[in-house]
Parts: sequence; structure tokens; C-alpha cells
Amino acid sequence: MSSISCGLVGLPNVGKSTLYNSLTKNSVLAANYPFATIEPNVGIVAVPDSRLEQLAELFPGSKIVPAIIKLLDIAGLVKGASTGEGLGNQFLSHIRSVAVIVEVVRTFEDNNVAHVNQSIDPKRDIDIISTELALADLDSLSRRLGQMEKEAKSNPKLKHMLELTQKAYSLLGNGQQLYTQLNQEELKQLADLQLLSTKPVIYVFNVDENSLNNKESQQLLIDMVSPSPALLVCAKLESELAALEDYDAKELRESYGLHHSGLESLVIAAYKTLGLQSFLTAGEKEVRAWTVRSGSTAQEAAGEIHGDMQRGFIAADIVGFSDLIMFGSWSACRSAGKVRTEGKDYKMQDGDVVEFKFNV
Ligand SMILES: Nc1nc2c(ncn2[C@@H]2O[C@H](COP(=O)(O)OP(=O)(O)OP(=O)(O)O)[C@@H](O)[C@H]2O)c(=O)[nH]1
Ligand SMILES: [Mg+2]
Repeated sequence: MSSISCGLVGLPNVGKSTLYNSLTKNSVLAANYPFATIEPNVGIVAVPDSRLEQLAELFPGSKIVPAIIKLLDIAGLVKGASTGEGLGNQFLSHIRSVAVIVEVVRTFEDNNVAHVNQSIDPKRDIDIISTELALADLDSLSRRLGQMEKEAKSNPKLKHMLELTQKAYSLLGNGQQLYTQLNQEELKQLADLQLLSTKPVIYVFNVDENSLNNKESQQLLIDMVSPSPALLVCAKLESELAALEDYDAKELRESYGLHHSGLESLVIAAYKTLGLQSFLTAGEKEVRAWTVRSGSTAQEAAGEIHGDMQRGFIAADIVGFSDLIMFGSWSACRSAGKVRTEGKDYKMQDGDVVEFKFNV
């Protein structure tokens, strides 16, 4: 869980790199992760969380360590990528490594920016990308299926897996997406096959500035991809905002009716899509946010911090974020009876501030 990765995918020239640059530059909280570029196109982005700044005020001198996500700027995909067109298979493998596909779709008009298919048509562009991903998966599935059919004859235990693989193959053949058509259990069983279409997709429509306020056209785009989540951003505006001081950026953003930064919107969507939540730790040294799956237990959460903490888990002292802010310190919360001691099976809640007790 320690770092989830989102891959920016889409046709060439739709604004992926513009968005990537502005999102990674915008990462103000990342001061302690000296905006690490792992490769030229992999960035570490701080998960915006205003609770950390509030907590840091209670612990003067503590440093803020945000949760992070990895963002990959993947080269543009073209029709025929699955058979090796463009950069072809090489970067399909980059997509295999991500937890969420962030598909950037162009709707902005600009005669100075060429469109690979000459016209603005988001539906067509989405279909091209889905088709390429599906073709790549059909290719790997058809190779797997031949082998599985043989193996299943001598090993009846494999029959279920064979049937599921056949089901995936026919869904893809019928133009369906595996992520939206299969249940969680089926997706888990298929995980080893590393299919592209089993990954959740968040659609990011790169719109004109003046469409940011147009609720009607926004709804059409949202409906186009529903039930998948969709965001509307203007990458050009995001890159202008990234160059401004926080206060000025906020003011300009609000003049467009936007209450969240592009990064915040993306992180909110990614957490929701992947079923993630945050818990917090706070002390003299650092205040820090950690990411876990919703429904994680206290013992699993401890493992996020250190394997020893999970293995030697004794208990978790927990105070709600707003109680800690209201009472101002752990000891004041203790005296007020706001600190609960929970055992290993306690289900973590978003915004729990935790001190783990453990044996090594
Ligand atoms: N008008 C306008 N131009 C944009 C916007 N976003 C990106 N562009 C321009 O579109 C061109 C392509 O943008 P990139 O971000 O490089 O596109 P890309 O998707 O990374 O392209 P590839 O890496 O080739 O796949 C650049 O000239 C950008 O300045 C936008 O929101 N509005
Ligand atoms: Mg690019």
C-alpha cells in the first residue's frame, strides 16, 4: 500500500505531460520528499491533507510528512499500439505497473495543437484507448487460454480459472470493460494475468477554461463514462496555477468556480476508486499521514509504519483528529477521556490519530 501509483494514459497531445508537470510542481507539502523524480516521467506527489498543517501547529518544530502517490506520465497511445504502433508494447508495460489508469481525454479546442485524429471527439478517443487496451489483453489471454485448456484436462482444479479466463475473453471481445463487469473476487483471481482492462479508470477531461463553469457540458462528459469516475480539469490553467503562490492560485481558481486543486480532485477520486483512507500520527518529531485500505485493522495499519510494529502489536491509542485539535495535546485528550485504547481487530477510521504500542 505504501505508495499507490496512477498512470496518465491517453492519445498523444491531449495534455498528459502538461498535467503531470503542474500536478508534480503543485506538490507543496512534498518538501520532505524532495520532489523525487524516480525516472524523468515518474513523480512523487504529496497527498494534500490540510489536517497535517493543523496538527503541526500543536507540535512546534515537527515536520510534516504527507502520504504520497506516484504519478507516471506515460507516452501517448495510438491506434495500433497493441500490435506495436507508436511506442506500442513498450509502454503498455508501463500501464501494467499502475494501480489506477488516469485517462486524459481532450475536449479543449486549439488550432495550434494538432489532434492525432484531426477533430475533437472525446467518445471516439475513449473508444480508441479502450480498444487498444482490450486488444492487448485479448492477445495475452488467447495465448494463456490455449495452455490452460490443456492443463485443465488433466487438473480439474483449474476448471474454474479456465472458465473465468474464458469469460474475460468474451467480455473483452464484446467491447466490455473487465473492471466494471467483473466482481472484486473475479478481479482478484485474474490479478496474476496482469491485464490492463482489470484496472480502474478515472477519466480526466482536459477542457477549455470557459467550460469549467458549464455544468451542462460537464454532465454530458460525466454521463459518457459513467459508472467510471470523471474529473474535469483545464491542464493549461493548472500549469498557470502551478506557477503562482498558494494564495493567488486559490483566488484565481475560485474565480473559475473551482474549490479543489487538480491534484486534490485526482487524489480524492483515486482514494475513492481504490477504497483507501488515511490515518495520522503526530508527535514532537513529525506529523504524518499514512494510507490504508478502508476497513483495515489497527494491526494492519501498524504494519504500514513498520513490520515490527505489526508483528509485535499490543494496542493502539487512538484519538479523533478534531478532538486532538480541540484539546490541544495528547495529555489533555487523555484527561478528558478522549483517548481510546483499541485492540488489533479495531477497524481504522479516516482521520484517526494513532500511537501504536508494540513489543520487539
Ligand atoms: N489550449 C490548450 N492547450 C493545451 C492544454 N493542455 C495541453 N495543451 C497543449 O497541448 C500540447 C500537448 O500537450 P502535452 O501535455 O505535451 O500532451 P501529451 O498528452 O503529454 O502528449 P504526448 O506526450 O505526445 O502523448 C502542448 O502544446 C500543450 O501546451 C489545454 O488545456 N488547453
Ligand atoms: Mg507527454
